[in-house]
Amino acid sequence: MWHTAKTYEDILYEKSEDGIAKITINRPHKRNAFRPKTIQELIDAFSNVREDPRIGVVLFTGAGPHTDGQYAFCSGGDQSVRGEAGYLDEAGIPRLNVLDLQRLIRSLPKVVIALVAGYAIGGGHVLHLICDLTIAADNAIFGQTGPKVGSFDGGFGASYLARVVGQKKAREIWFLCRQYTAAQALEMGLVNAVVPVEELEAEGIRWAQEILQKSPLAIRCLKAAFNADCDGQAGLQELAGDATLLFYMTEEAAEGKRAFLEKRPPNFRQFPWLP
Ligand code: 2NE
Repeated sequence: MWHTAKTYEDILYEKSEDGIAKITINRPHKRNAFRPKTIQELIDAFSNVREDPRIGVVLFTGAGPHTDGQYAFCSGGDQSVRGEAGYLDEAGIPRLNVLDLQRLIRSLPKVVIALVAGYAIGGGHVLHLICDLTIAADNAIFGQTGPKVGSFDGGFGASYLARVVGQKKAREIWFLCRQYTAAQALEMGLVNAVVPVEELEAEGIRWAQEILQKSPLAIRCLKAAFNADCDGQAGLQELAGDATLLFYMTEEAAEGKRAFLEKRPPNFRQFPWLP
């Protein structure tokens, strides 16, 4: 079903013929921890998804199981390349480029489904959180570790988590750094469904195919509307951008453009002032 869309070092990027993309973090020996290069590759792949009008849904997942039998979605920033001011890229420049990826996924006008088997921890937990939907395998484990390892995500990692699970639970997750099972995650509204690990991808494909039967513009505007509720002026910009896109597709907007090019006054009187 999948064919390789582009070859990378740290991730796999595949597409199906029926409008689904699959992006996989492929560092199972590190529980799929990300380094700056991993994030650069993810940004490249998600940007490609954005530009491909055939793709409507992305499955975002982690490679596994590893040779020790353990699964992971992502265990956050790779601590072995963490320098004094961020995660060091190959040139030694400190980066926190996962924040750019978070914004890209949230503003992608397509649906992103996280498929979580095993650990979704630290910055890896935030990555599943900011996806539109999360399907968990029954072996999934969720949690933040920041205050244990000298880090935190006070952006979506804190405020959006609180929107999803409530203020008390979000503070518990960050202050105690406990790990939570898939069943607990389902109970607190952190994931949409839990399935046996061997059925995870098939379930993700079923959800994607169901979404792909729906109106792309309606889904696009709904995603922007959900974002706008949390994202302030940046969220409103997204939603308003979609309104402009839809307006450009009307005769009324086309009349304005035509009149300008034909050097005549626009005839907007032909259009109703609807109630
Ligand atoms: C994920 C977890 C709980 C798994 O535990 P376990 O016992 O199943 O595996 P183990 O033995 O800890 O890990 C297996 C191998 O993966 C490496 C380990 O070092 C180990 O390597 P070897 O000893 O076999 O060579 N590994 C796992 N996670 C790694 C990581 N994040 N960086 C580098 N190597 C890693 C357990 O491994 C765990 O707790 N991992 C650390 C989770 C963590 O604290 N992540 C960073 C949080 S901060 C963050 O992500 C962040 C942020 O807060 C703000 C902005 C950006 C990022």
